Amino acid sequence: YSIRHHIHHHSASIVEEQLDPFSLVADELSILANRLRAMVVAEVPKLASAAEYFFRMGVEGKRFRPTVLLLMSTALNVSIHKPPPDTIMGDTMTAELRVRQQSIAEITEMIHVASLLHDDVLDDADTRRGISSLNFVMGNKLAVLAGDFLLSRACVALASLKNTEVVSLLATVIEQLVTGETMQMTTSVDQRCSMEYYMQKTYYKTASLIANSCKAIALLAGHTAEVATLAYDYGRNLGLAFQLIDDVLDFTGTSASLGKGSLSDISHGIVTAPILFAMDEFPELRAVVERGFEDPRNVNLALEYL
Ligand code: GRG
Repeated sequence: YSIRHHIHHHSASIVEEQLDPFSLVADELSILANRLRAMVVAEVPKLASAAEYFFRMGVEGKRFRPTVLLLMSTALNVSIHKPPPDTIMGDTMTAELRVRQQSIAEITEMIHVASLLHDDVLDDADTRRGISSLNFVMGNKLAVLAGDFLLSRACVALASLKNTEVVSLLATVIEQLVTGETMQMTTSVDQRCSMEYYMQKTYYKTASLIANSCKAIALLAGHTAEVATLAYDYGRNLGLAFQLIDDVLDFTGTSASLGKGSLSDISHGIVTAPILFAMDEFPELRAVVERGFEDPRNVNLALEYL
């Protein structure tokens, strides 16, 4: 059936009917925006303007990850302290914990933006968040260096939390982002046509950051390994769902709504979930995928099945 119509119909009603989760943490998101601007100031002017590029007002993106993490903090900080939270001691501990969790939200966003900067270099993308990409404005070299710089600042902030398990979780995420991106660029036909490969790649490139940062929120709050795993699973599933929707929107969205060109995956030869689902239904589509999408005629043929 037509994924186009399905997603348009349902996403519109969900947004209209439900409470906006971003508004629940609006104050903290504006604190986060200011903290991030302060955290990415570099010594050399050229690097400074490159590093702050996507932290400027109005181009901060959706801030989906920090919003999830702040809401996760609220959910997990209820009645976990030894001194009851209504005592002065309890209040101070709760406030200190919240600042540490806000720091996870900041670190996560810095890692995310670093990956966007490098991704746009790898894809030679000229737009991002509705404006020119950093590589387009300042060139590939500075975009790579700005990404490296953001990762370094994220690592310093991470170390200052003095929690080795949390450091290890988020350092591993960086490796998994790189792994996911590599899986996406080096694929055989069998891998390109496999839903299992797609889900593994999607975990690495999108869900891992959300899953592990959610787990970090639980660990900082002193929860058991069992609760930390629940937080991880929640983030993993949410991250997978987020990327699935992102992949559908690549087919259904417009350049204005996406902040970048539409059909960018298929035009880069990347096979995403909508094509894989269509292949389930129309086995003859596999032959088109096997021929590759360098030829625009194959792109148009594949689109007819969606
Ligand atoms: C330097 C950490 C690092 C990694 C290098 C390039 C690369 C390896 C990984 C790329 C991973 C990547 C871009 C995954 C896609 C993640 C994704 C869903 C991006 C879009 O996220 P949104 O929609 O963007 O939340 P905004 O602009 O709203 O922040």
